Amino acid sequence: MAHVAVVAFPFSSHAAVLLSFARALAAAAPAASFSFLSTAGSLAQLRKAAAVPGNLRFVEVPDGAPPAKVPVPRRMEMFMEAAEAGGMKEGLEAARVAAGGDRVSCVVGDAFVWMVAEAAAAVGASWVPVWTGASSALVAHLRTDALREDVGDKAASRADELLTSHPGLESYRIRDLPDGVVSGNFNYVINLVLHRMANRLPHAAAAVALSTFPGLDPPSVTAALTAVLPKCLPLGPYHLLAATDTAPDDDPNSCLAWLDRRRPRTVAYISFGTVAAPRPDELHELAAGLEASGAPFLWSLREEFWPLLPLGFLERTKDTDLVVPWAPQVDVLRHVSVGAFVTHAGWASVMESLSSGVPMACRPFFGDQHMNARSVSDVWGFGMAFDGPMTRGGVAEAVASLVGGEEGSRMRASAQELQAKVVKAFEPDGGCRKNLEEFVNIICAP
Ligand code: U2F
Repeated sequence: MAHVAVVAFPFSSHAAVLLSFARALAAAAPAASFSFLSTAGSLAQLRKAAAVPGNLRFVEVPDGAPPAKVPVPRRMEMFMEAAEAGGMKEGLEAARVAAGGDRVSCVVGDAFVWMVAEAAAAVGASWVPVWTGASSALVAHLRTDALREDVGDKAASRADELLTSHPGLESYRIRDLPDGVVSGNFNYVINLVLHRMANRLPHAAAAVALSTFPGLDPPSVTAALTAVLPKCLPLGPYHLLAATDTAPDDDPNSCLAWLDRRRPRTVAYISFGTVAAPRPDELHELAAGLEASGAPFLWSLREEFWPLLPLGFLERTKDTDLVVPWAPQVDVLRHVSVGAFVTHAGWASVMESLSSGVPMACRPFFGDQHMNARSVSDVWGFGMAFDGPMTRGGVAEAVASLVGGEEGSRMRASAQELQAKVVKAFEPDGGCRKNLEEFVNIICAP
């Protein structure tokens, strides 16, 4: 029997994405057994979420023992150091023991945790990484060395130049590239992780799962990827893989009931994901812009930022709008009342918006978000991107246009076209279903 270890990157939204991926695999391969590997802290969080199928068990891996109050970047470093120094080997051994001595036959893992490739090889297992970002961002990481050679120290002076000589990146400007590719701190933990991952993938990955569907990426992006990673399987958006029912517990702030009382496509939904956050002055501009837009809004804003909102904002808006610390985003975006999504353009958010046919206003902050925003506005045209920090005028105009303007209707039409393609890809004989089947065959191969 196949024993598949699924390895999470235990930070931001990554572990939850991998768990829902693992649940989908476990449901698709009921005869196989699955071990889900993450740190104790991340597993404790995940246990609170959805139930897991009977053929999937949780297994702990070392977190590097960070002392209390260590900032997240240092925590990531400690996790990575521990993973490289034997933590992944230890995790695979713990998975074997937990499975009654069944050795791990395949390791599926968040591509960020590239060091598991070696641990997998040591037990004779294949490594099948899962990429949680956009295909175009993966191309940029795979081309890091070539891009650095081309751009050198001219990233700032050549910021607006299109990357026409880099296959797959022709639609992006130098300034859209993820942090740490040609600019920023090359030694920052995530930048080092991604660079090392990119050098490892072409030699070590048996196949790569992508959170995209056949036909979404421009042919040049697909060609650039498959030139170095021949077995890329677009089988996402990942949030559509596992069947989910929203339980009342998933919506403690009654966002959906609030949306039920609004008119179709009138509401602006705002969220910047699990890490990004506007600075206080920008938060003020955003709040003022939302009030000025005239559209009702549902804002998922982590509670630590509430004291930074303009004086009287929550009181003034409480009858018409809703601010919550967390919203069931997938269901919110599927709700007929939502007409626009103001977001940081994290990849999961982009895919969730697209598969619900909701046009976006993107305010990218870091990492791959600039590239994602550029894809939304210039490659697929189902949204716009703020050029720098949000201003009240910019927000009011963008929201009003997305929920009621002509340009907004065009963007919504583009979003709905893409939504229809997603639906097709997930039909029983659709591209994503076939790719998932192939993926399952690869990971369950004897
Ligand atoms: C990092 O992403 P983030 O976690 O910041 O953002 P997303 O990829 O958009 O994922 C956020 C997830 O959290 C969910 C939402 C997404 O699935 O539905 N969520 C929610 O359910 N309710 C809320 O109130 C708020 C969020 C990184 F920062 C990005 O740059 C990367 O693109 C991304 C993928 O690698 O990881």
